[in-house]
Amino acid sequence: MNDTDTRNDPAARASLAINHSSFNWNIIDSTLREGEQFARGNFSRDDKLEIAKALDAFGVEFIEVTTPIASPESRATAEMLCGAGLRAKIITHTRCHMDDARVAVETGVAGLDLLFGTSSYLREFSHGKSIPQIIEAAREVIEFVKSHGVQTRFSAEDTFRSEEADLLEIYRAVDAIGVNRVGLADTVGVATPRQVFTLTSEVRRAVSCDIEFHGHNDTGCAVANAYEFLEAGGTHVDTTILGIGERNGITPLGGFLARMFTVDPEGLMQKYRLELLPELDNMIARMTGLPIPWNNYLTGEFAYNHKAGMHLKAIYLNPGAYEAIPPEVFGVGRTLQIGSKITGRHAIAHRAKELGLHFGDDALKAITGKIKALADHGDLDDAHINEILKGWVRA
Ligand code: HCA
Ligand code: CU
Repeated sequence: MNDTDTRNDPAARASLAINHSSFNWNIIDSTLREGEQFARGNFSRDDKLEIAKALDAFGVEFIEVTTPIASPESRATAEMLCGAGLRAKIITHTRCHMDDARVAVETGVAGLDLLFGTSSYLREFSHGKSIPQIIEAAREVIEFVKSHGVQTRFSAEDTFRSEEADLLEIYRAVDAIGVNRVGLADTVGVATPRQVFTLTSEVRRAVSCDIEFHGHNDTGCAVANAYEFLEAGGTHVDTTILGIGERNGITPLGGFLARMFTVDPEGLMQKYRLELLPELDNMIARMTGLPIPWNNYLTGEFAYNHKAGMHLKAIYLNPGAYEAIPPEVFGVGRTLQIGSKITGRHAIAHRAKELGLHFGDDALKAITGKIKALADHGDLDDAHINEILKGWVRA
């Protein structure tokens, strides 16, 4: 155990914080594993190839697929993707069990994301193993997988409801055995950002291998938790497109990218083809038969909708006034909604100018007043506003 507790010590927190622009983290996209655990996630083989190719073109470093022992198609998928000539590494999620590991290495994957339950719930009600027994079982599997030249990650399921001393003991042991990564899994989405920062810092000091984070979104913290994880020295973040997964899902790729863009825009643009995000989100919306949520990060219908007169006025002068992230970077546009009761003169003048019309201050005030009064009974569409402006000239 480490003797410094960083929880309430801002100086210690700051000293652990990482400079993102010089820090190398990777995305492990789990749309083809966690995403298959989503209520509407049942992809055909063609769908899976399309998803993998799209993620590869986008630039994610790892693509995680369902354990090949789940079903004949799952095994076929792993084999197909390994032979698809993708740049991203194909890894398979696998129970930390020899039966599963043997099949997984046969598929030709680059790595196995091994999972074992360490919380008292799972130890008591699931597999019934003690910590030393978990370590011994892990040793056999990790050494077997390594002997085949395949990477391994060992993750403790339900990490944030496991005892910290147990976790550190297991992580140290598997690090010494030679895993490439240890994983922190917020299986039920209860961790707070501060808890993630603190535990990741502890694990960072305890092991020399890379560290992965997998965070569920039950309490709306999945993006913030992934961010705090990186701040504390984590290296690999699990995402899925649109955040699909068990229950309400995990860290969404788009939301995570939005968060990271505000910290290190240049680094993010170099790493990934950000303008492809809408294609990814639309693809999963199509395959799951669900619309992209209206308030989705970056690609939601209203993610870049500007409505209030004060906002509109500033947006014409400099969009950065009310946009943290330029929409064009992520291949989306903005909407200026000028036909509402909260519109303003500048917005109306701007529209008039687009139509080649120019009004004096008094006329503009009167036209804006008319539009506001009409909009009190329902927003006006563009055609209606244009008609009012042109009609004013004729009158
Ligand atoms: C699950 C498993 C998992 C695994 C995460 C990981 C989780 O509950 O089905 O391998 O790191 O959330 O714990 O998705
Ligand atoms: Cu999960």
